Amino acid sequence: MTELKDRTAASLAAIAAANTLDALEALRIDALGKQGWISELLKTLGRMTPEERQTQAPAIQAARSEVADALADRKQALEAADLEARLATETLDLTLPAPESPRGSVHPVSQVMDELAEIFADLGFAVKTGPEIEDEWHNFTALNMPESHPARAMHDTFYFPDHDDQGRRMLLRTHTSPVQIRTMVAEGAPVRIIAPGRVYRSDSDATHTPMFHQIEGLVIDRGIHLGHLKWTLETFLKAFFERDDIVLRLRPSYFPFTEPSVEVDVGFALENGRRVLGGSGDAPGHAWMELLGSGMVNARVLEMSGLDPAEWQGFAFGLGVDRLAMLKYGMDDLRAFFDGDIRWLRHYGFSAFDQPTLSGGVGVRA
Ligand code: FA5
Repeated sequence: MTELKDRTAASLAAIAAANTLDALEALRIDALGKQGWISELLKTLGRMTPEERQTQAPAIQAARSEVADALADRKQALEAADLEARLATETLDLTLPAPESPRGSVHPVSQVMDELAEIFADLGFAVKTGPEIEDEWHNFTALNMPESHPARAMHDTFYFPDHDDQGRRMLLRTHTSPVQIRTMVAEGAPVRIIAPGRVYRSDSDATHTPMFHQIEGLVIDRGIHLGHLKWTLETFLKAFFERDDIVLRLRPSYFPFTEPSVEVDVGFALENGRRVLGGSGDAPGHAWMELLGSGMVNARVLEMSGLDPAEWQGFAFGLGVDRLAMLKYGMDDLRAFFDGDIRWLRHYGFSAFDQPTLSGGVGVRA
């Protein structure tokens, strides 16, 4: 009997001291396994006389349940401790930086288009678009460039072999000016729009690409004059380049669809090989750079678009979006815009989540 008590006490002590589930399992096998010492004792009950069994069985059974209960309790405690430990070490650290994942960026041309749309929206201009596959009437004839007009040769045009159902030749538009015609024909006057988009010319060097982007501006109303054009362009360019010292030079020029026509230059200085806008181009160390074409809408264009020139006047302008982006963000080769080189985009592209639009208030990059 004392031997049973001692062994039970020893087992209970070992169970209480076991600090892993594996150690506890070894103790269970040692006591209650097939050849465990309690199982062996239980087997001896079968070989006893009924009297012996009566005196010994309750003690052996008691030892068995005491050990079994102790094993179950300890197992539960060890499992809870294990869980506790896992929870303590496996907590999620929300302060750690998230792993980098590849992210796209906004192309500088799209960025500049957005900026232009914002500035002109503030001035009350709506955004219009037109087809890139145009007919020659909208691209040339209605813009006062009849067939065989020498100005057509100034645009190196990509023609399609097809004609539309009115017998007009189809082409890739060479400028955004046909959107002027489409808007006046469809909506009449007054008009206050910009029209950004792709245009195509058979032309390629560091400052010319066969596909580039223009933005057209058109204002038609009563009593519009050249002063409105100059103020609009000055206000827009100061806002776009975020500089008050932008100086414009208006030069007489020629476009068949404007009369008079004005080429607009902007003054800049060369600093460390970079063009920095600001100041008069006539100042020491400064020069002028051509930015855009503009003028008062030719009366013939108004007539062809169904408007009475005695009642309506207006101005129009067209400028290269890619060139504006180059100037504002300091890129030097226009062709790189369309190479699709991801390294170039990483360098010059804009985060889609942090667009430095003007309303966002982010200034010109240094
Ligand atoms: C025109 O295309 C006229 N439609 C602009 C206009 C509109 C004048 C309304 C008057 C009234 P021009 O061919 O000069 O004009 O082109 C306008 C601008 O587009 C140029 O100042 C230049 O910034 C840009 N540009 C012209 N050709 C290319 C080219 N191949 N690659 C990149 N930019 C070009």
